[in-house]
Amino acid sequence: MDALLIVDVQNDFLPGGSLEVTEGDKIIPVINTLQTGFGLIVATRDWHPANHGSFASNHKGHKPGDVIDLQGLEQILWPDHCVQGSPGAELSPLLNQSMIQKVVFKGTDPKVDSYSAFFDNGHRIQTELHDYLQKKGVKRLFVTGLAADVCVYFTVKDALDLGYETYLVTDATRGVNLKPHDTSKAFEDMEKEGARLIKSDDVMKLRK
Ligand code: VGL
Ligand code: ZN
Repeated sequence: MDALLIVDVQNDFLPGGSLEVTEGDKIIPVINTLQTGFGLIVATRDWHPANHGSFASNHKGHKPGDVIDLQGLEQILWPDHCVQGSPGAELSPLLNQSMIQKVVFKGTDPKVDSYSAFFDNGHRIQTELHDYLQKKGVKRLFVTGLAADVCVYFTVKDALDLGYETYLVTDATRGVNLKPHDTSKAFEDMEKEGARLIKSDDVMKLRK
């Protein structure tokens, strides 16, 4: 069984959002086309309480981009984003949501961030994603969404570790690039770890 995974295509990560990814909106039509080729589609949402430890605003004297120790883990501080119930946390209205069967929420614990759709950053608590995909008999996972060098990157690495044949759809993702080449490095690293980099046109061919 194949599944399409759509990571964090939320307003705050799109142009005009609080943690905007350059050209993040460009991937939405690509994902909408991809969706027509899949029987199982799962989306994730970054879903932080307002007091989340990854927000610079919750650490006096700190600004976004600073790195702190959060409960023993290195944590990059971000602008407030994807606050539970806020418009920025909504999936983009441009994303076709009618075929999404399951939405997995992550980043709800204020004390630990969760970049991966499978685990928190301390690799201690699992989301419901792996169980769900196992129940559906998923073997191949096609990963899309935002951001290529943060949540998509850690999701792909965990998917590989969990044994999924994992494809990264390269034109269906964009990165934050806190440092200029973060996204190209992330692509290289995912490929080195065993992910298959594929263009959306080729996914559609492969699925036929
Ligand atoms: C993300 C930074 C902070 C992401 C989430 O979805 O890539 N990035 N929280
Ligand atoms: Zn976040």
